[in-house]
Amino acid sequence: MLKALHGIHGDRADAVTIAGRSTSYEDLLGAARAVAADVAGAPAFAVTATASLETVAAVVGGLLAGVPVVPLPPDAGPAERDHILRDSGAGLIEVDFARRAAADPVARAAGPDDPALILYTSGTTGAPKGVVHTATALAAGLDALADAWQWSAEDTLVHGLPLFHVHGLVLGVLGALRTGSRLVHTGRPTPAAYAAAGGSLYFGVPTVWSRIAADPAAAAALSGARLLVSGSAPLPTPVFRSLSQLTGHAPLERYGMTETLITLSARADAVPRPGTVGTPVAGVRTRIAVEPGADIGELQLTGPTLFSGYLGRPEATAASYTEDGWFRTGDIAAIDADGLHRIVGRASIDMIKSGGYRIGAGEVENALLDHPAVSEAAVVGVPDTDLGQRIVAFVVAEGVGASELTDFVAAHLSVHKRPREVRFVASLPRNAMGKPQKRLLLSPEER
Ligand code: MLC
Ligand code: AMP
Repeated sequence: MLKALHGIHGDRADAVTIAGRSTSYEDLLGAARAVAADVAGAPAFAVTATASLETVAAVVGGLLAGVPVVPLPPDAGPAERDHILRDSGAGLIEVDFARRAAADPVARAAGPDDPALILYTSGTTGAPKGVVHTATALAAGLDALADAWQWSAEDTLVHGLPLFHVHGLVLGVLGALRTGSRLVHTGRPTPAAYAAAGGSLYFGVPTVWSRIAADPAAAAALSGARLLVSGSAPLPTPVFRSLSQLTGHAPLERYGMTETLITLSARADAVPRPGTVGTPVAGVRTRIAVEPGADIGELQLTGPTLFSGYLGRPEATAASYTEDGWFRTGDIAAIDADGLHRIVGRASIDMIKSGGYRIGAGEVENALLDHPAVSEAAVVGVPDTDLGQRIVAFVVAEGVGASELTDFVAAHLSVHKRPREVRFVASLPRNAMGKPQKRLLLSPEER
């Protein structure tokens, strides 16, 4: 799975740099083997996935031992952490990067169909679910991207994304270790840090690219790169155009999900068209479930990069597939005459994307309803120039202020799940079934 680590591509003292600390593959493998020896035989283990060499050693150690890794968001509040640990049955480990084991002490290596990674992600309602991926799916997903982006050991990959999601962890860490490209993780994805890193291949969510486009000096510093790649949320066309102008590179957009890995992408050998996410990557097939008379509909997928299921939730897994076995993305899309895919929006108002983070409205609503002063809550994503969408909570409450409520949510869930804005209302508009009519809460330009 991790070809580079096993010496196919050679080694260097700064093969992996994270937030200013560097390691060679040899030392990384030594630290990962020490982790593998500790976790061998466990059903799963969790690690607080800070942006650090320790997180990388933990994930590689899990792959060596054939024990699935559960990366915990470091800013998750106690309720979210407890849920993830309880639901996955994973024990939390601490990694000491200075501890090394010389040889692979593990009796059972990872089989191709064993679970390798369990990533927690929100649905429209309820608590986050564990998305299980095998090493085979991860390898298929990464090889497909290496093909689409001509990604190789010649590259230096730069990004500063969190290490507990597909983008930062699977593409941004495992992708570097599989292709053998040097990795520079900037700690945080600031324009200045991207500009200083001197990479050939850059990953960012649209919020990162929009901040870089607003900083012409930082953007100009990326002109020597080979490829700028955007994903996790729609890249606004004005950001595409500014980046193209300031860096000399039209950014490549690609599309994916925690459940599917990256399934659609623009290719390094074609000119990207703004507003499109390219064509299916190797092995993936797509179709659009179009209603009669419409040319857009739900994007559905099959292929080798799909997850093995939601951990312990066979009904939820089954419900995410059509009867004939295609995965239902919940995204509305169209395919043009050249086969280029365009993501038009989400089918559900209850799935929010803010700064590239996926947030289920129901989870935030439940956290708000746990506050004794709140009697009703409706959470929506409102268009935001920096974050794509920002979380706005409409609440019916008495004797409580907005900041107390956002702090309350932050104390239970991850920082990025707290509302940026709370709007107090006398009641929520509801339909005849009693379901909140969220769109009626928004002004016409917010809908
Ligand atoms: C955040 N802050 C708040 C707040 N939310 N303060 C008050 N109220 C709120 N509601 C705080 C933060 O803690 C931070 O504090 C400060 O405000 C700035 O926050 P921010 O505006 O969110 O900026 P930043 O932290 O820089 O975050 C922007 C970002 C981040 C783009 C860096 O959103 C990010 O890393 N996104 C990546 C998400 C991602 O990787 N998604 C991939 C999913 S996988 P302080 O004190 O810390 O400064 C996937 C598959 C695929 O989607 O296709 O890739
Ligand atoms: P996550 O599970 O966090 O990976 O979120 C997956 C969702 O992110 C998808 O269902 C899409 O709604 C959204 N997404 C990812 N990449 C793109 C993109 N390039 N354009 C539009 N939406 C995207």
